[in-house]
Amino acid sequence: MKQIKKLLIANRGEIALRIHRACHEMGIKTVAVHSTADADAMHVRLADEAICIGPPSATDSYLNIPNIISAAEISGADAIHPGYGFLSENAQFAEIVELHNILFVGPKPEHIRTMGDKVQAKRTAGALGLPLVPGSDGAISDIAEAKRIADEIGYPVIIKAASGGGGRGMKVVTDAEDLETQMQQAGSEAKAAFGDATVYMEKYLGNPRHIEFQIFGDGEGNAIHLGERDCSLQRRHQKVLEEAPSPIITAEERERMGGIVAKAMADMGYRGAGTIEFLWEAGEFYFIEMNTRLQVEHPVTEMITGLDLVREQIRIAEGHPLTLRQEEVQFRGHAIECRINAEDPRTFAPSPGLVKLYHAPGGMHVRVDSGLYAGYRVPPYYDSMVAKLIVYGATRQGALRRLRRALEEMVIEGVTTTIPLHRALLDDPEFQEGAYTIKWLEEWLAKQGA
Ligand code: MV4
Repeated sequence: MKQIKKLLIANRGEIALRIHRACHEMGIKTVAVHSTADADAMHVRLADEAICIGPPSATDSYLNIPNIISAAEISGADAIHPGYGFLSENAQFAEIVELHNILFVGPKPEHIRTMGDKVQAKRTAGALGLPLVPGSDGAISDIAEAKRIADEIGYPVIIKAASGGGGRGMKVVTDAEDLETQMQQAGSEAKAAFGDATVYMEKYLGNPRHIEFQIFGDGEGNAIHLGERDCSLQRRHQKVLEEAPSPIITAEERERMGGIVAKAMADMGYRGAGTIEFLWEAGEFYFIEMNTRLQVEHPVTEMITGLDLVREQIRIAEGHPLTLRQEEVQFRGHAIECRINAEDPRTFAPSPGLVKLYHAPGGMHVRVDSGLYAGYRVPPYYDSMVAKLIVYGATRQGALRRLRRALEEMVIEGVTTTIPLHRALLDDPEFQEGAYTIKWLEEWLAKQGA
């Protein structure tokens, strides 16, 4: 057991703030690192210490491992939390951190590496008893093999890059005659994008939901699940709104599937926070990927379980056992998160610039995670998400009403944001019913544009 005294936050924006808050509530001092473009960022202002680690480009700052390690050494930080994105799923970074005798607030490097390779991730998940999408057992190397597998599982099939994830490098093949060209194209695109031409094949699911389970492991064979989140509302593989629980998962299904997932994580000796992603169609779950990090949408899980997930991550890194046993985890009510981006709500073009006015909504069961303030300049170099609005209600209906009220209160002037999009979405009867799949939002947006 080790007591962290000072933690370096290797990230920016709202998640850097989120981590800082958990640390200060635990009596841990924080070190912010920042690029020159983020000198005036809220995470830099709130941290106990701040160190500039490079120029605006993320490659030279938030992804600059030597500079981040130097910042940790200079400040005497005894732990590093990577947040999400950037270095959070870089196994080599996790190894380097540990080689410097600094605690990495995250999974074991070997597990980050395994899950980063989607072929290995699927094989591991299958061996642990998680249900898989039918498809190739591992990578496919030649066209004859591809043809044989596709004939066996039936068209349409989808070709995915082993090093991909997040939707990049996928090809849907509806006809046997297109298989060869599509496979070659998938391979060369994967090589160009990820430096790895390895591809694998799955049965293409036409209209699934994206449902993910939150898990925590202690690294010593114990694991729990914290239920699921429904993240089906996406545009170009960017999540727009997430909710917990999923409107279509019953308590029995949650317990059954959550149990399978937690057992799998316990058996693998997983450490820290993780998310198991499934496609769900016609009542069946199909594993697709695992994310070995804290996720943007973690607050909806916090709202319905009452647990502080960042605190839990830090305690696990310190070597504590899990705070709760599975029987002690209780799911209460419903939570919804809106991602608010500095983007044109119609074209989704980034809209960086000076925030002239900022008013965050408040009141009961309303949470805003954001580094915004009036006078802040949203830099053009990073992700366009500038705030997360999270609401809780006893029921989904109640959460929807509260979300509408909170969106009415929220004011961001100077940069255009996706707030109007969320207001319109909330007024849609199909959304209100929870009757949506991964295709729904893009179709809805097309209708809105018309
Ligand atoms: C699929 C699929 C249909 N069938 N796999 C996209 C991101 C990556 N994580 C997996 N993705 C998909 N995999 C099979 N076998 C459809 C998608 C997909 C998707 C998944 C989740 C959320 C939004 C999506 C949007 C388009 C495609």
